[in-house]
Amino acid sequence: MTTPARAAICRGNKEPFSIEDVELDELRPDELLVRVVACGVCHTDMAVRDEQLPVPHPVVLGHEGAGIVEAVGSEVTVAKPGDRVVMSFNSCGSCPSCEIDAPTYCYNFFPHNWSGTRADGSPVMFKDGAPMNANFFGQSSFATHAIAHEANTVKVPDSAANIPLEQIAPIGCGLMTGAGAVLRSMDVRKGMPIAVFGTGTVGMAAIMAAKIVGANPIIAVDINDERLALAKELGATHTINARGKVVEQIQELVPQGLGYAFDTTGINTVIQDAWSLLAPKGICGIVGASPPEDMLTFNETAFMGGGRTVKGILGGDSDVGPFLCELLDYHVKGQFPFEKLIGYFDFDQINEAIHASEDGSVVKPVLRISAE
Ligand code: CXF
Ligand code: ZN
Repeated sequence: MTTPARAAICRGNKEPFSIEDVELDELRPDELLVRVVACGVCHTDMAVRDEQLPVPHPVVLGHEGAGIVEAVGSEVTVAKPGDRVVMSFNSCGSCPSCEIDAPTYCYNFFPHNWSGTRADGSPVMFKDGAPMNANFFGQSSFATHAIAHEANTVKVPDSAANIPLEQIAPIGCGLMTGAGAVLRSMDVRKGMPIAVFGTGTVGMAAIMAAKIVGANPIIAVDINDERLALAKELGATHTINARGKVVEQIQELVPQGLGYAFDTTGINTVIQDAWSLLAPKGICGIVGASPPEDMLTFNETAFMGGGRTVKGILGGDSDVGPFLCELLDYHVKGQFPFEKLIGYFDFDQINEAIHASEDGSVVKPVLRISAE
């Protein structure tokens, strides 16, 4: 039996998202039917809308969903009907990356997240009886209901029972990426200096995580003074407006060089500057989406001589369930106060929410889709 739902359909950037009737397919053994309570808006949704990523249109986006499980397939163990869950990216579970619990680097990432169908090519969603592209990040949560998978669903731990799902929703993408870059990918050491370039969701999460591990100083760099003020509230010890002389100011603060430089901007000149500030053994972590033709240039002697690292980072090296629970634990204890980034919108205000993300007025818009 199919499930009727309402979903926000994206038909590119020339028209607004439009909320329409759809049907969800019957569940496969490893799938869950989730009533979506809330979903965060991420820049990757807009990149797909703008056809910068190879996801077929028209499509139902949304990949920071949280909700209540309504039904599960026969092989699902991660949650049961009635459970509160949060959804993240999907993965195959059996490739060399998944085998070492590094699913953000899944060899089969595309078919499981971006193909518009299940990995086997079958549709999860229909509109007027015809297949509709969905299964975006294994969820497509800009909808009242989503089909999720064993691999990308996390049961919210009892310790977070008092945190509303609309607050938890965005944890499965940008927050996980920034915090994971610090806690996992770069494994930032206590007492070491870090600079974070760009203070969107990913950068702010990195700053909160850098405070958790006791990095010092924690330098936030951005062109937006309001964001810099919030970065300071969240853990930055110093802020630098990028319209000024960034390299000189960081050199003054940290004459020995940075232990870690974390770029969320994807701007190659910013990355090269960040790299040039590294101390011996320093790591420059890169998560920002860059134009596909961009190249980076580093001095070979400095690269080799100081044992420096340039590290591409996806999803903060999250292993989904364990890492999201770890982050929720920090959140419950007040050490990862990402609620300060959120601005809420009703589902039918999805176009306003996207606009607020793009004009920078809200760091992390979250859509309220149904009552918990
Ligand atoms: C993704 C990239 C791949 C791993 C999970 C997070 N980013 C989405 O916006
Ligand atoms: Zn995302």
